[in-house]
This record gives sequence, C-alpha cells and structure tokens, in this order.
Amino acid sequence: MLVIGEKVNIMSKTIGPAMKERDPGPIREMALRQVAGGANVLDLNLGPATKNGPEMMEFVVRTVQEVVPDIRLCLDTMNPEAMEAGLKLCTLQPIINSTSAERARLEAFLPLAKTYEAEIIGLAMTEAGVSRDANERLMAATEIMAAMMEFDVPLDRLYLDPLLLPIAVAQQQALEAIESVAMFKQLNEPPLKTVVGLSNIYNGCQEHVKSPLAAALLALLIPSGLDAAIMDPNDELQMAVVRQDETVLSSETIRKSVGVLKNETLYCNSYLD
Ligand code: THG
Repeated sequence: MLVIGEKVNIMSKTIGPAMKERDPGPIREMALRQVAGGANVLDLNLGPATKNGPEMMEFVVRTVQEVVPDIRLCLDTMNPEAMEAGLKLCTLQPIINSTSAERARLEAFLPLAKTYEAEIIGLAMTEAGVSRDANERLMAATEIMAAMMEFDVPLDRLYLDPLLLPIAVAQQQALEAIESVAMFKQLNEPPLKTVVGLSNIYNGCQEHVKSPLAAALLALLIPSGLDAAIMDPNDELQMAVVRQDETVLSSETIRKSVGVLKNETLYCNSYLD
C-alpha cells in the first residue's frame, strides 16, 4: 500500500508559518522525517491557496524536491493556478489532489491531469455536497469515471476517495466508507485504485484515541482493497498496520477500536480506558 505523508500542510503549527514566510528549514525537515518513517509519496497541502497560490506552490515543491528528489509529490490545493504551477516543476509523476464530481472542478483539473500526465484523486462528492452513504459515493464515482473518459485521461491514473467523515460526527459513516472502497474496486476491470485521507476519521477526538482509531480503520480498509492512504508515516501503530504486523493487528487496542468503527460499540472519548 502506498503511504502518502500528510504532514507538509498549511494547518500545521510549524509548517503553516514556514509556508507563509517562505522559510524552507521546517519544510525540509518534515519532508525528510516522513520519508525516514516510510512515506512513499508526500502530500503538499496548501489549502485554498487564495493568496499568491502559484508562487507558494512553486516554493514548497522546490523545497521538498531538493531534499527528497526520489519521492513523488501529491499536490493538494483547490486553486487550479497553484496546481498547474506545481505540476510544471515536478520531476516525477505527480498526483493531483483533487477533483470531485463537481463540473467546475472536473473542467479545471482533468485537463491538467492530461497535459502533465499526472495521476488524480477523485473525491466521491457532487454539487449536492458530501455523500450520505455508499450508494451516493458510488454515483459520484461513476460521474468522475465518465469525465475521465470525456477528457481523455486513462482510468488507471484515477484514485477514488470515499471521503472519510469524523467518527465523532457520524459514527455510521466509517462503515459506509469501508463498503464504498469495496464497491469502487468492483466498478471496473482492471479495478480502479482507491485512497483515503485517514486522519479525517479522528477530527474532534481526544489525542489518545486518534492513532488507534486511524490504525483500526486502516486494518479494515486494506482487506476491502485500499491502495493508498494520506496519513502520518511517523505514527508507529498505523505503520505497523501498513506492514500487517500480526501482534498489532490482534491487539486489544485495535479490537476495541474496530468495535467502535463497526458501530458495535458506541464511540466515546474513554472507550479505550
Ligand atoms: N482526502 C484527500 N485529501 C485530503 C483529505 C482527504 N487532504 C487533506 C486531508 N483530507 C488529509 N490531510 C491532512 C493533513 C493534516 C492533518 C490532517 C489531515 C492534520 N494536521 C495538523 C498537523 O499536521 O499538525 C494538525 C492541524 C490541527 O491542529 O488540526 O491533522 O480526506 N484526497
């Protein structure tokens, strides 16, 4: 499974200011640390990048490529101009993160995927918003597939993302996302690739349950056919699941967290205590 490191992101307390002040030090350090932890790809998350987006993306791509030239980049921004500025600089095949089934995003990002021969992540959401269940996610996914064909981008360059929602907000959604990944794998022959932003699951949860929840979800998603995860490559528990470490997979921590994710136990902050 492809590990896409999530830590170079504008929301981070160390990386956010470094991106804004064009200070390469903390960004270099975070890139190297994630690759040392086992990241195969690095996500560069600039958020909306409304202010000087293209120039900021160029700075971040250059900074990261200088220290880890053999690592592919996943460019994460809603700003198409910033995306294109980054794509132009990538020396290895980039991943565009992301389009959705929304027409404006498809029209902005699919031509970039074609021109720069990039892979692209398709979020299972439409004009109507985030999907409510696996069927709505499947509908969004088929719209993205159709648009890939319309814009002449080969389907083997697509990663479908069910878009995980926080467990603290909607407990049933974890099961819907797991089912979605299994359904995405059956959409096409050969099967399409799948990805999740793993840490979405624990937004709003207490610190001590974050890593167990993410690790348990990964343990459930891998057998459903997950090909890649945007995640923290320096989290021991999650990386042990990536390696399919039997001791971790059969641990009490994972078993209890799986119970919560499968909606068999009600989620509360003290479920592991
Ligand atoms: N799917 C796709 N792309 C995505 C997501 C997804 N990109 C964004 C997000 N979800 C995944 N990436 C992150 C990046 C950072 C954090 C969480 C998810 C994060 N960041 C802080 C840090 O690095 O310190 C903490 C910020 C905070 O204080 O809240 O947690 O689902 N395709």
